[in-house]
Amino acid sequence: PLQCDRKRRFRVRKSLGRSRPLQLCSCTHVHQADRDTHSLAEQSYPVPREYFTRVQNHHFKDMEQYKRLYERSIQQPEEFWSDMAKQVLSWKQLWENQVCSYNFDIEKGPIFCEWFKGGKLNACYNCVDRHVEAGYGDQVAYYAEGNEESADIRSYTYRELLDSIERLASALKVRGVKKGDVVAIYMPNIPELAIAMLACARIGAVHSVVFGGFSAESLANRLIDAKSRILITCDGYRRGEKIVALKAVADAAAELARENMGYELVQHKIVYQKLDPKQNFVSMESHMDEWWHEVLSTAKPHCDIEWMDAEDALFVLYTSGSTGRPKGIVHTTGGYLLYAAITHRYAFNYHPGDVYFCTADCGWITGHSYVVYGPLVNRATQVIFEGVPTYPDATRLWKISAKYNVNQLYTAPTLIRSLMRYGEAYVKNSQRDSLTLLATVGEPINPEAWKWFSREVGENRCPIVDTWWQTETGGHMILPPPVQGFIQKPGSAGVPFFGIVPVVVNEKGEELSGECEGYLCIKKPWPGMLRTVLGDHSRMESTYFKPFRGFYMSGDGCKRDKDGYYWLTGRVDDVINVSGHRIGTAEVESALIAHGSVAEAAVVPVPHDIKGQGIYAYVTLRQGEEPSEELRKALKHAVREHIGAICTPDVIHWAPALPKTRSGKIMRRILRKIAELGPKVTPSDLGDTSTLSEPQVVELLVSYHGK
Ligand code: 6R9
Repeated sequence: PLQCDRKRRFRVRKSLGRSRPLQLCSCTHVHQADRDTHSLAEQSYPVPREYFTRVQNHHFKDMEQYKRLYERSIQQPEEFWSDMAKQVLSWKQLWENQVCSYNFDIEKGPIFCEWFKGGKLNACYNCVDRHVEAGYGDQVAYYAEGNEESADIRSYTYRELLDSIERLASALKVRGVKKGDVVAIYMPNIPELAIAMLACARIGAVHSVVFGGFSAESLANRLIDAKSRILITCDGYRRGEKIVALKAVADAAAELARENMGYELVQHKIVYQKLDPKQNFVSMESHMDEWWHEVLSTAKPHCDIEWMDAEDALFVLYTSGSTGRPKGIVHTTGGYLLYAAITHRYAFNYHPGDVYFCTADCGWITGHSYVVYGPLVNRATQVIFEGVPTYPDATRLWKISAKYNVNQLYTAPTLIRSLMRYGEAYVKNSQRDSLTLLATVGEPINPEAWKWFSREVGENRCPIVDTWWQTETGGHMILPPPVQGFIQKPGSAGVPFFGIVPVVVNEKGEELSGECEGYLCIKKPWPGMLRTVLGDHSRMESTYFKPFRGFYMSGDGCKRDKDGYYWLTGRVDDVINVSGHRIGTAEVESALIAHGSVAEAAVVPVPHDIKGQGIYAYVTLRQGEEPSEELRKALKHAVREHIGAICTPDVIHWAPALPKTRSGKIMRRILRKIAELGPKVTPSDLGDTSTLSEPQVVELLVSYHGK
């Protein structure tokens, strides 16, 4: 096993109510050695044999069969995807002639990609109606686990889901929502969020879900960008011990958007009531706010389906990039739906009857693809969890798994690391017999966490499916298939999914072969890929297709080993991955600069035990401003208010000046090193500094470390 070179650290475990030192080392660090993935390439674990004796149904007999299908998906993509589309989805009308047409070469013309063009279908019909029509109306679609542990289980069967969707959809129509309009959704992670998404899909409206943790300003920016006239939200909710007053934030956002853009924006709000009105008063504006339950009870119970072209937009979801404002990533109906469904089916070996639990919030792409669309197409029964995994204590996930007999559990490395801290007892005290497969997403899983997950949670009998993908890819791209004969390597996301042709390229954009390291790109289109950036197609072209001619550029670095496994090494752009969430450094910087006392700010990632990466902000104050603890707090608060709590900097480092090149570019490479190594940083750590305009800045910066 790996040796940790860091000093042992002790922390007091407060949440247990008794103080006891907790050993952190040799278990939860994202070890530097872990990152040196080549040394780990030799560690391999076949998918446990017990998995095949305990689980009866398998989509693939063995790896030979899986590989043959992969080969077919690459050699004959049209036939492969055509078969899949007919097998997995119900079409009102099949596509015209071509399954796919595309251009990935920016020099040859505009970038585009179309799948199943001319085909007609509806996402809501595929997720819900057809299952009810086929006699599965009484099957549970969602078990809703709330913040509090309680005895009564709130659930929705497919029929109940359909009833609410139809009512909400007809209500949206009455309120003027038409095909192509963007409806904003700002809710906690409850089944009604899925209902709102599907109601939009039913009538051809494009949903724009905004994560409930984002601030009023972030929400307002998204309302403005997508010109949303309707916002579906919630009065508030409990998160652990806290109450989040969501409606107040939604109101502030709507006001901001309307002030900036005119009063046609956010004309209606539909508000789901989650809290006890006696304890939580929300003000409802009579001319624009309506309660969800009143809207539904007075709505027409039936709502016709809008048959959509496969290439019509299904949703927009904003994601941070390296520069400027978040991008509205647009996904379309046919390709996305198919891709979400078959990745869910094969990556998790899902079969109807299994109980599946994904811990992601629907505010992120993982929730879109693997809490809503993928599982529902596959007629899954799932758990949707609103709370936090450590509330009331760290047994929560395992208790939920036991309560609902969860088979497949899909979660994030950061969560695993945070639970590791509490020790094994929390896992061992709960029953996990039902679990058959474990999966992760959001960031590379460090081998220590992988092994802990496999050993302590999965009792060495569950495959660990580490899925690499992005908001832009719509679904899983690289994963270790849970198939007999596949050899898992902890820390590697494994091999490409059907139809995916990854390439590793060097700085010049040349494709590398065999064992190599470079930028991870994708060479061929796949059905789930983004089609455009809302309102700014040239941004889509320049972000993803300009860096390397002919390829989709993921923004991630990777290594490929001799067996063809991919090892993700992190973002190569100015995006920080905090607990699996993408944070654009530019956004955090502008939130800091918006505070009147800041002249300049530079934000970089710093390794973090639990979150994977933390946010480290260098701040140069304006003349006359003095560093102080109050100011530090105020700056953190400013970021929270501007963007949301997940973007709060972990460290604010006062910077008398920033290291810049002669052309005025901030040398972030140097800032990253100082953040990581602190006062121990040596000139050799910093590499070439000859292009710095004022080399003495580095020493000065280091001297301010910890001040
Ligand atoms: C699904 C999702 C995408 C970025 C991506 C990469 C990182 C996600 C990963 C992973 C290594 C994995 N990432 N899964 N890195 N191994 N299994 O997370 O989408 O929020 O758009 O983030 O997350 O850096 O580029 P999104």
